Amino acid sequence: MKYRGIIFDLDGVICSTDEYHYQAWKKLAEDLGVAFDREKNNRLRGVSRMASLEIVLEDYPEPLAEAEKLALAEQKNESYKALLTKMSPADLSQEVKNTLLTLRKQGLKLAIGSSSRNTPTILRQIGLDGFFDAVSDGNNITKSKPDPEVFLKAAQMLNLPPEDCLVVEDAAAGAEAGHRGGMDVACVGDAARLKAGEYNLDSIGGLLSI
Ligand code: B16
Ligand code: MG
Repeated sequence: MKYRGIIFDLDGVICSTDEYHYQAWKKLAEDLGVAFDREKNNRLRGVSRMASLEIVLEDYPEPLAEAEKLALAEQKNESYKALLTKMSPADLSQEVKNTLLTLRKQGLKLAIGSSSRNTPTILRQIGLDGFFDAVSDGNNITKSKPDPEVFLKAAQMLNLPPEDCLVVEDAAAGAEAGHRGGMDVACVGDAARLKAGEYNLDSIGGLLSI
């Protein structure tokens, strides 16, 4: 492969926390009496927590103060974190594990580039704490995907120019962020169906054929 580093999105690429996000947002929406379904949930992929809340509140009948919004986001995060405690190394698929280990053996540097502020908890739960050469996540950025900040910081941490890095994403917003950062993008899942990347893979193992 012509790249020297690979920057992986977390939710929807390394593991499937998207179902937990769905359940936690659904519970909040029910408490608020607004409609929420899987189609709406798809629009939250790769988007920051507060931007996600704005989408969830689209049909809410009255404007809310900033402090109320922060409290609602916190409420969602508490139910999400409770669901994350169910995760274990068994939630890391054999395919993801093999792909990561093979790429590392090939001498590639590996990083995480995730919008999630829960990234350290998730990596710990699935047994990948300390595995990556760099972790750039929702805790070290000011602008969320589709802004390229999270990926540019990851490349910087790897000591590589952006053009030497390949981004792996499952969300349209994430693929756009990679492109805006000057990186090629390999897509899986939703973003691959939209043909949002230079490479649109059936699954993550397809990285080994690039
Ligand atoms: P948190 P990714 C993203 O992670 C999720 O796809 C998105 O649904 C979520 O709102 C965002 O993280 C923020 O997550 O509330 O845990 O900070 O796909 O960029 O790894
Ligand atoms: Mg994702």
